[in-house]
Amino acid sequence: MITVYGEGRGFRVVWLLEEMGLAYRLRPVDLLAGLEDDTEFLAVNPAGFIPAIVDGDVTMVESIAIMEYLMARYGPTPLAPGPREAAFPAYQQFLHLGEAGLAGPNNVIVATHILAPEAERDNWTTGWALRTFESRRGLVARQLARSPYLAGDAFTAADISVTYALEFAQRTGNAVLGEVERAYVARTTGREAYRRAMDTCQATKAWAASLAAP
Ligand SMILES: N[C@@H](CCC(=O)N[C@@H](CS)C(=O)NCC(=O)O)C(=O)O
Repeated sequence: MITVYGEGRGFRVVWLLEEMGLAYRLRPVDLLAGLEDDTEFLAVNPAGFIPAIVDGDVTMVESIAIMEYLMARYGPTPLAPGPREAAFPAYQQFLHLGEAGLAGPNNVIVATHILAPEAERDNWTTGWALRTFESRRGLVARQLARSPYLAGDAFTAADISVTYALEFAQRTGNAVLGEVERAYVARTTGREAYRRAMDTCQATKAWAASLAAP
């Protein structure tokens, strides 16, 4: 049984597990409450960030690396095109761009807006993170003008990676999605596995619902 620690980017992992039909359990981690008393989680990830997984004697962090591990160990799966397939380069690029170019920079913006002292919120680094996010987002839009999914005609784990990042930026108020992006997110989030992942990730579901409420 695979244990996923924490939602946040753990949603990517849960969505992937649902797509692959693998057995797992989600172990909530409450970052906002503080981790001092969560010794079980700190033993899994002493660095104190989510998500992490435990799969037998394997312990891992980093959502994209975890997805790559699960697909390699429990695949093959159409979610991960093989290196000789035409879809592979775009798949590989957008799988990583979803974190390195989108969700990562969005972390900087969110952390500054929520955690920084008032006088330090509107600083050069936040502007840089926003410009970085926007330029990478342009690559996503360009690709979606060519194909319905980021690696071509078929849904892959790259779409899990980038859909999470777009929803994260939208929910934190750092991006208003354009028409093409909205249609894309409707396509990816319309999947049964996404719905099941949402039902598992109750904190994510409640957050999304609170933002959708009038
Ligand atoms: N690159 C990491 C980013 C992980 C990350 O930023 N996690 C956030 C929540 S989604 C977190 O734990 N933040 C608290 C911290 O970093 O201390 C990944 O993809 O897993």
